[in-house]
Amino acid sequence: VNGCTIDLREAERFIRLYHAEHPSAGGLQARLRDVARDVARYGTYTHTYEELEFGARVAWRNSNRCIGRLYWRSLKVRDRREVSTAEGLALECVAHLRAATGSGAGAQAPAGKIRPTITVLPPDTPALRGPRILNDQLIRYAGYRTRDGVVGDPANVALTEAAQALGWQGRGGKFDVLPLIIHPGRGRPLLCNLPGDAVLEVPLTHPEYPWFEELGLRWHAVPAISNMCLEIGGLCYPCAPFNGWYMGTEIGARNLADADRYDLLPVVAGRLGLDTSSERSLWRDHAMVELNVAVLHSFERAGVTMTDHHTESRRFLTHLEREEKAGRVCPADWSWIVPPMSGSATPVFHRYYDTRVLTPAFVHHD
Ligand code: HEM
Ligand code: NRG
Repeated sequence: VNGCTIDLREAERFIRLYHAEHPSAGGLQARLRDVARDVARYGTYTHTYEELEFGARVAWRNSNRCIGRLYWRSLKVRDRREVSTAEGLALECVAHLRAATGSGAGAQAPAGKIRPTITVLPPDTPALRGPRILNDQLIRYAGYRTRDGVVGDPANVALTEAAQALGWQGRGGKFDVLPLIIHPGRGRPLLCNLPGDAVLEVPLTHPEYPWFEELGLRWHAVPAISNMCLEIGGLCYPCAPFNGWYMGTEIGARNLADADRYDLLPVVAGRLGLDTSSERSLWRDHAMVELNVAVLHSFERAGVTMTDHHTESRRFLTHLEREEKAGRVCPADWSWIVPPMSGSATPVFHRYYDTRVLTPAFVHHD
């Protein structure tokens, strides 16, 4: 971080990993020598594009909490290390969303065919901290504190109030997209409103219950985490937003269902006419299933990529097998891998995982 030089041993370990997995690249000794010289001289070094691409993909491969890792080799890496201003960063976030969603001018895919993508901005250097995004995802819904409780997403109340303190005015709705709050390496934070065409959203309907549409629910198509550092070979990229596609349960069993999020199970159970006077009617479970049916149905209908927890669990076990065949361990965190509903009905529930922590990695910093 600021003022720190990077750890040469970390750099060497990464360069060796890159060459071990790319035997045809050649030139290991020369590269090690150059990196050691740069670290001695400048306290840091610069990844080649190939190293950066590999490092980002392996950081995904090493994400113990991620069930979607089967596709780690397909991550599209946008190298934007030359972008130096908060304005430039904001434009890159918008371009990232357009590219990842398959929309916008010059799109190479129809809107909704989501492509796993990461945009890498400048790393921290001994002289300068890289820019950061305060939002935990590029697309977040505002949460407004009111006398009758929170309107919108309670998870984002603090972020909403930070945006308001910087002059943003929301419309007070349940699904208002927040602006990005960008912290440049130095200077004042910048607010950036996301243009509508960069934010694909899916209105939620149910295949059997016409009343579901009246609830006025929606969710955005792309989950793009923007507050994790990408660590590669001792270097820290504090701004490297990445996305894949959603697994239905993230929305239907957590974002819309958690009591401290949109808290919709009682609402859905009421509309279904379930007996909510006793827990033993399992009205919560029933409502959760219908909510998840609606999420999967609506994304499918809108042509937006989404996976379900049964399919993704099987794919994850395929991934584990492939990694073992390649002679690697694939560490995983059971408590994150097992889906938040019907856990034991998925194969990932019925086993344990190696829990070691590998780098390159995505890490949460304060
Ligand atoms: C976490 C699925 C792509 C890195 C997760 C979680 C799910 C998931 C379900 C748990 C989230 C939660 O419980 O809140 C998927 C699917 C993908 C995908 C279906 C489709 C391609 C990616 C990509 C990356 C990534 C492209 C990085 C390049 C991570 C990380 C976490 C995570 C770092 C942990 C986040 C945290 O600590 O908050 N993923 N993922 N995933 N995923 Fe993936
Ligand atoms: N549960 C969060 C998103 C976390 C990451 N999930 C992914 N990541 N699918 C939510 O917004 O519900 N991804 O990169 O695809």
